[in-house]
Amino acid sequence: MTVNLPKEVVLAQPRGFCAGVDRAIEIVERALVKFGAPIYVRHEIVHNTYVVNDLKAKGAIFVEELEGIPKGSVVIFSAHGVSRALQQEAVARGLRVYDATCPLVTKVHVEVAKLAREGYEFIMIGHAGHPEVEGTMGQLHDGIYLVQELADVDKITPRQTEKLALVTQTTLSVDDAREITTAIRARFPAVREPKQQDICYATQNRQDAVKMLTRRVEMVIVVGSQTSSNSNRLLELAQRMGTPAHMVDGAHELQPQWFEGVNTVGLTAGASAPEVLVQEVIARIHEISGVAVRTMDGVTEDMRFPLPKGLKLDGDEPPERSALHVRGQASTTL
Ligand code: 10G
Ligand code: SF4
Repeated sequence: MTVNLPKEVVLAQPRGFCAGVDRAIEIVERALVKFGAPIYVRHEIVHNTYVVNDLKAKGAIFVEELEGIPKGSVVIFSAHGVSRALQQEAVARGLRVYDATCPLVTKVHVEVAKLAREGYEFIMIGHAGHPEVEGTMGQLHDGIYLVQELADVDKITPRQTEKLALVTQTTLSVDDAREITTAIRARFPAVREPKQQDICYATQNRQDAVKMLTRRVEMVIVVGSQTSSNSNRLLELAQRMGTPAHMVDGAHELQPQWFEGVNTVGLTAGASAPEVLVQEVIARIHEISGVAVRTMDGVTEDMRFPLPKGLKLDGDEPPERSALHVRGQASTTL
């Protein structure tokens, strides 16, 4: 019996690491070189198993609570950001903090604090329990109402409706956020919206690329961890476009039967998934089927954010850049 196997793999452009993730990982790597292990990291620096295990092997200790971290230790806040209470607790415990919160998340925090001083209350679109939502909502004691889905818009009860502002998690589904925003505008016509939407450039670009990809391929593979919100949004988007899709944490999770009868496979990666995993997935698909690989045309990202002060190294040589830092823009080697 001959089984029809894929003839082509098309790589999404852009895919994988965003500037905030690259910066956050570099902060941990620099801290390890400059101060030596252990370095404490509050929450997974980014939601990716491979990245977290790589940094653990280099001496990072990941914790959810600051309690128990010895006084004077270096602690790094994850890229998703933290609440004011956590920042204050770190100071009270005598910890040396390096903040790896993505500057685009910090921008949202700054806006919330500024408008709160002007008397605004807030509606936040986001997912309950996600660290970014906890961090942004935790910029205030109260007066910030969470909307997770359309049905929540009618349930929230702000104290007043003249000074209401909208903020969102940076990694939402662009389409869902648009729909929820329309409903919020209908209920609260005076709501103030961010000048530039909070959903970030990387989220927008990766979702646009998946939409394009689904027009050309019969199946989509997303490289990303289960805990990664933006990776889940890419999976969901491909499926909503009517294309079967699977998410894998690495090549070991690929199942050969997915590829039977499929001629073209699209491959993308969440903002926290390193390119090394994408290359392993390509190699495994090549092993299964001997396919050709090409990269889709798309936006080339050159965003880079400055590092926090105090992580300069001798001669300012960055620590030996691990395979983690390769961005998903080079075409593949196959
Ligand atoms: O997609 P989420 O927010 O779960 O995070 P991630 O670590 O998988 O990807 C990077 C995105 C952020 C740090 C959120 S700003
Ligand atoms: Fe920053 Fe966007 Fe990346 Fe989040 S997903 S770390 S906001 S660039």
